[in-house]
Amino acid sequence: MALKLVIGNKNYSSWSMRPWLALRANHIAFDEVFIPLYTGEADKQRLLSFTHSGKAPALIDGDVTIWDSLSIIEYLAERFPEKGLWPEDRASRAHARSISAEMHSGFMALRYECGMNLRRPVGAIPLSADARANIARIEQIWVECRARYGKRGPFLFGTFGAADAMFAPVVHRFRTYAIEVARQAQNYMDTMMALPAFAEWTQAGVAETLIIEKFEDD
Ligand SMILES: N[C@@H](CCC(=O)N[C@@H](CS)C(=O)NCC(=O)O)C(=O)O
Repeated sequence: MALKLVIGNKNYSSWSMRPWLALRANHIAFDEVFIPLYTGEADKQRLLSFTHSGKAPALIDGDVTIWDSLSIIEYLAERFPEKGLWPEDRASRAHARSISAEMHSGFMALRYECGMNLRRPVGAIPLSADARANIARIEQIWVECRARYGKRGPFLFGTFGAADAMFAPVVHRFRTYAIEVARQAQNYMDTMMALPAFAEWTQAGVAETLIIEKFEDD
């Protein structure tokens, strides 16, 4: 039975983007179930029929349901070990898990002030000191990875993997809010934007017409 990934709006749902990219960029076949977010009770009930969390994303693999973007990526790494979602050596793997968990549980100011909205016209806004500190830390994470693992390939740990999937939505936040970063970080963003799976998600998100008012800042 094919894997099923339940996702929200591609334009806005940064959480959905992560496992979707992990699947698509690694050429793992899956069926996509799109449920528009924040439209009312009917769609909420549809979400709840897939996962009691009532949130996207969720992955359905036969009688196994996995929810939460990072848990799904962990599951995919176990289910498809040949795809090398985490780095092979233990030290790099620990590093990749640390930055993925840091992304998953932090950077609240950046998330709050610079919501993912692919259709948003590019332009800077005034940011709080906390958001600027978040940006500096992400830049540091990327630059350190590129310096340490650059010889393996252009992504954080060489080839596209779990950590890249976790940070992918940030690339859109930095792009749409015209956030300037160091050259190495910009190179990493360019690499990500050139990834066919990233471009595919982006094109589909931009083409969506649904608007979630609370995620529009203009
Ligand atoms: N920590 C969760 C967050 C999931 C989440 O908050 N999803 C939002 C969409 S971006 C959602 O489904 N909201 C719909 C709702 O609450 O009705 C993850 O990483 O998957």
